[in-house]
Amino acid sequence: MSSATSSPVTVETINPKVLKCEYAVRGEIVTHAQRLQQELQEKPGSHPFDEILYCNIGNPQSLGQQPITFFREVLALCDHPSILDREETQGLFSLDAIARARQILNQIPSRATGAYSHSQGIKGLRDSIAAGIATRDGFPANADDIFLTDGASPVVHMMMQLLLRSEEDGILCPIPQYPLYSASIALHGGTLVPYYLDEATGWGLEVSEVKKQLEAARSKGIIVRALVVINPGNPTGQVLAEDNQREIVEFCKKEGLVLLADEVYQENIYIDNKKFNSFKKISRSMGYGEKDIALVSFQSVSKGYHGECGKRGGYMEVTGFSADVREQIYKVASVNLCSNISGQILASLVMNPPKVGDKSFKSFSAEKNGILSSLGRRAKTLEDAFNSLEGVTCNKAEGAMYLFPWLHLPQKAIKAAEAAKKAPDAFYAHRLLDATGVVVVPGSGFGQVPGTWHVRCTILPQEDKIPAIVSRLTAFHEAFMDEFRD
Ligand code: DCS
Repeated sequence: MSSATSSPVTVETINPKVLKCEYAVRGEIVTHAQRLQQELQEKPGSHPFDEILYCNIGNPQSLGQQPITFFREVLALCDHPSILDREETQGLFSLDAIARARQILNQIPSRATGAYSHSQGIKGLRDSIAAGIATRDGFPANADDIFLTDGASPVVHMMMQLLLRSEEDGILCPIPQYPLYSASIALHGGTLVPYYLDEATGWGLEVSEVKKQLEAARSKGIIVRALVVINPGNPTGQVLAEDNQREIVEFCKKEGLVLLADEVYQENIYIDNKKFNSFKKISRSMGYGEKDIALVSFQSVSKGYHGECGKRGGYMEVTGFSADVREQIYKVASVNLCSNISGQILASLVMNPPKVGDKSFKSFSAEKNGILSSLGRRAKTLEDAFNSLEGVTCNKAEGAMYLFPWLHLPQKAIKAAEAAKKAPDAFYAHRLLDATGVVVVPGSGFGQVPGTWHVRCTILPQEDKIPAIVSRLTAFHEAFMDEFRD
């Protein structure tokens, strides 16, 4: 091995955009947690807790959530089709899973899940995704508008790569935001134009604020290309009201902005008086078609009730772009050849789950509703727990998978953080981890109004773990406040 000094690559000589890019969800706090986990393994009893609880990342199955049986049955059968015709298979797999696997395999050229596919994804799977979107929205969708990818992350990069020509190109992003956006804008050399969500109104998205930020950016010479909206919100958990969505569509149309609609949490809604509406449905219901608004919707198999993060499936639906731009998007997709086939199959299943009358429908619905109602209970319990802490206020998680409580920290704690060369929220998160084993992400990784401090905590630990988390969190917070109260 060559010594580090003779390496032709140093941090000074790598692409500065890579250095600029940050991703807090797997940042320093997680590295510290992994160190503690190793210490616990090597020396049980070395810390005041016996396990690390990873509340930093929306990775449901890593915390014990079970996969949806129907989806896994279809995947297994597609990947090992020789068992489809065996008699015992009928006893082991549900009949509609067997039928669905046959149907999917017939859509795959040579029935080969180990072959590259069309660069947008297998046409038959895109057809069924388009049919699923049409059923969801009540407006038609076209398979040619669908690009299947390895999760939603690569398509976000693809759109940034397409839109950002130089630092003068800007993308309006919510603050707080999911750091994939800030990271991909940095990597592709553009400028993030922030608009602030209003914490006082449950993380409301005020179009007047977006307009103000757009004008401020334009006055600095920034060419704003697109508006990112995350609905339901990450890390903020709000679900947009229909009226609000209409205003956003109108705004993008008027200002000539591409609407990048991150809709990966479309199944994760926990309150009765709100429902998910796709921006495509809203814009079509306003009478706007392809010619009126450029709209990209992101969906993923990682979220929802299925949480299949490791399978890496997702898609974008691209509407309102000219044929020659579409060709360029296709060209970039083709450089990657294709996304993985299991992820493609899962994306088609997520958009076309078992329906009333299908053999698996009852068991599928029981699994789905069980997971979603449990997530709703966990969201509420954790929200109440945060709100009961001194100096902490926490908006409801109406949807998605996170709480983003505001920590009104005493001056003494802020001074102690300064002395420790940490942001106050990072200081709090480190102390919490060292005392309880609970990993949360400091709010600074998502962006927040300067001078306010937050942490993001997922609602994903299994229900039987929640009481212990609440009591450990409460005890930690009381001790923290006792130590630092002004
Ligand atoms: N968009 C949003 C809003 C997300 O929260 C995530 C993942 C993605 C896109 C990309 O996911 P996939 O690439 O897996 O489809 N959420 C991250 C998070 O905040 N915690 O876990 C991952």
